[in-house]
Amino acid sequence: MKEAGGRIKLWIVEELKSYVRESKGNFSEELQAPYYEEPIVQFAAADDPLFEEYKTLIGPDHATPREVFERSFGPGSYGGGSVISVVLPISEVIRRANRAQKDGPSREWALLRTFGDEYFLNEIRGHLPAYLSSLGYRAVAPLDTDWYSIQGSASGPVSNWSERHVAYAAGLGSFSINDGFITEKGIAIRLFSVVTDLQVTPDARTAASHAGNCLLHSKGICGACITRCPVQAISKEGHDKIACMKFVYGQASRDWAVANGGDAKWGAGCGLCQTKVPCESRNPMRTAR
Ligand code: B12
Ligand code: SF4
Ligand code: SF4
Repeated sequence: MKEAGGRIKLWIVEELKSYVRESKGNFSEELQAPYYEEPIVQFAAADDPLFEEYKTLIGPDHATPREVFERSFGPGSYGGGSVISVVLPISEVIRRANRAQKDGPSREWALLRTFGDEYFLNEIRGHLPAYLSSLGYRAVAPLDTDWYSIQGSASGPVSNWSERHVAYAAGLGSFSINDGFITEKGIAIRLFSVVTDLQVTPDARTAASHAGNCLLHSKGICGACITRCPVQAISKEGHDKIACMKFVYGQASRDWAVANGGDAKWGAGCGLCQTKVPCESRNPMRTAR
């Protein structure tokens, strides 16, 4: 289906901004603060050749938008469309609390992990396809399908729909030395995406390379995230996903989640490499060029 100008694109952006602003699920009574600030929303073409390249870069199981669409709506249902990628910047109150931490995540970050990620993020990810459907378009969030999975590999867990790679395709920023995705609102973010048959003009990719927004990758300076990591999972050579995973989802993390009123299943997260760093809430390359 062809879009009437950029109108529908604007409606979608406004709908998501007001959802984040007004939803009760985005407000923590305990912290008296929202989990997330105003989102950034961008669009990739579903036929962007990058999605085919991800089958080599990530693995053959990583789905293309065509596969996503046809698994939900049947063989032959795909006739082009878009992938909508959304950045949810973590609120200042939660980031500030994590900045003060040295050995593990703050109470605020632990609450975000259960209530911001597993409750609100799931809620808004379900809202976008419903909203598109009300406009007459078919849409699906890959993370809410029965085929979505995370598999173990020698270098750590790999999913068959990587939100960061989707965000990269939609021009929302770049990866970094620690794997984290750096947007114009920084690295302390969460991401989600939806595949739809709505066709709009895709947003341009502006990052100079796949890790162009990272100061260490682009200019050989910084490395603040390396010293922030409490388990030495980051080095100039990159990110040790297994060491990170053991810390982020290990027993101590689960206990800390429960101690703060969260759910053991989701752990407390960590994100020390995403706070008290120059890329926390902005693209550090904007001022360093
Ligand atoms: C599995 C997983 C993990 C694993 C492994 C992470 C990993 N690097 O893959 C573990 C448990 C370690 C983990 C930890 C964390 N995670 Co996590 N995780 C995921 C999950 C479920 C899948 C990630 C995945 O499939 N990766 C695929 C692999 C292949 O990607 P990759 O190795 O990072 O990609 C590298 C290469 O592809 C390379 N590359 C090389 N050449 C090229 C060329 C091109 C063109 C491109 C594009 C890329 C590229 O670039 C990348 C970086 O080096 C996603 C949700 C989702 N479905 O996307 C969340 C997700 C990535 N996690 C997230 C978060 C917040 C965290 C934590 C902060 C924990 C927390 N909640 O407190 C830490 C941060 C660790 C870090 N430094 O990034 C966020 C990302 C936020 C951000 N700014 O990046 C996500 C997107 C969840 C969400 N919904 O927002 N996570
Ligand atoms: S803290 Fe510095 S080195 Fe680490 S990801 Fe951010 S910009 Fe790159
Ligand atoms: S999330 Fe924590 S453990 Fe993982 S790399 Fe970042 S600082 Fe290290």
